[in-house]
Amino acid sequence: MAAVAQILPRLTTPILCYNGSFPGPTISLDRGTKAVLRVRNQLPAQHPLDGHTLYTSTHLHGSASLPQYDGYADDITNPGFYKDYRYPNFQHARTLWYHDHGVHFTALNAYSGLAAQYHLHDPLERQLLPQGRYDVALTISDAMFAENGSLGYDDNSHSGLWGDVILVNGRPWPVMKVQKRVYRFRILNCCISRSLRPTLSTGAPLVIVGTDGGMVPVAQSVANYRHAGAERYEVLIDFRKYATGQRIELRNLSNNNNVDYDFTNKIMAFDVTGDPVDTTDPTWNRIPTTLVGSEPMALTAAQSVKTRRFRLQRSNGLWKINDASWQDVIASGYKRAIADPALNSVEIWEIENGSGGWFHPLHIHLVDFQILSRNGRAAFPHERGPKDVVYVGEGETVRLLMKFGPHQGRYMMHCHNLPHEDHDMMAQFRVGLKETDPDPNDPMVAARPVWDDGTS
Ligand SMILES: [Cu+2]
Repeated sequence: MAAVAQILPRLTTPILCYNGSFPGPTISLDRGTKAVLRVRNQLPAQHPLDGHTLYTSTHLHGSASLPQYDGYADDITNPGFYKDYRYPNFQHARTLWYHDHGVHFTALNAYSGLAAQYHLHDPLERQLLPQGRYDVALTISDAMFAENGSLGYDDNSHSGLWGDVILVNGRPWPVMKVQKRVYRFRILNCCISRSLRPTLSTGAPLVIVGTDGGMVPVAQSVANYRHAGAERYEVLIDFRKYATGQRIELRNLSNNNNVDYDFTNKIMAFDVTGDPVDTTDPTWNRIPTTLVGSEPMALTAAQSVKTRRFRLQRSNGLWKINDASWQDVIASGYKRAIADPALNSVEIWEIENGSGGWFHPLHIHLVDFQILSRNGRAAFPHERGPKDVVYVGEGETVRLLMKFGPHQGRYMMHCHNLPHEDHDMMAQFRVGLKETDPDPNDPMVAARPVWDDGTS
């Protein structure tokens, strides 16, 4: 729907959003609870900024959903229709998020506000990590504003949008009151292009306990870390040692190939209070070192049956993967696949960004992967957990190890710099099927949107 947000002092900002706010409602569920999300497209017919038709496709990022519920870019729901998305929720506890994935307009639609977090809990995670008000979702985005308060949009010829205002949960540079205890932050970089390098003003460590696909096997203390769009990191911050009234800033050191402005070096701040701490909660002072293993992190390179290589590059003004774009997939009647792993097979995918000037956060749908190596060396400490987005910086090559399942069918892989994705750095792979096989989970056929007459 369209709504008006109060982001700036004295001005209002028209946005597009789920249920009236940006970010949209956080959905919180226990592992094993199947869910149906009905997305009713009550958006205006056209986007107010560029007039494109406001169809939507909704992707639950981090969920191994069937292809017809995965937000396939061309499986669009037009204004006036709804679609029921069925989510299996069988995976380990993790931080997911849902956002628009409509073909060619994902960047502008997500930027306009179509994004929100989704949390999956399980008993081990509930035992080990802070819960409730100490389990805090931080959705970080950037924006640029016109004088009248409306959102500006300039993606620099599809290379990216870098806003000069940092928003956390839709508010610029907020301040949060915290008690003298350990907090868990689920940090989602929701910027459509900008990457972040969070760090604390006190020099204290950020303790990484979770990555895109859930808990890391071993916690990692870092002074700062590189965080691209769509990546999720779960971070513990220990406020026990600070004085009442002390302010601690979460700052942004930035990375190569971003465009930075005067105040994009700040994210938010924490004010420490003297409020009594509930020390009967065992997570109040716990900084776990060993957490839990997971299937993707237990895989070994020796299990791989195939190594595939993918080059990320720009040619003739289009962003491409192995010299192909999503336009080629469309032109093939959605048949063309860049890879065809067998069901439950383990493969190594090597992703190379040879060109200078850009970084590409590459997202592979369906799977969680392990980063085997980065430029021939170990993965960075913060990314030693199950992942579904990998930061492929300028001149970098990463090797990823993953198992393809549990579903068969066609899934997307794409850059999560969303202007790159829209123009047109997206491909698809086909799991467990040959091109000529019948596909009961054909994302363009198997679950169609329905005209919304308002009665259900
Ligand atoms: Cu890219």
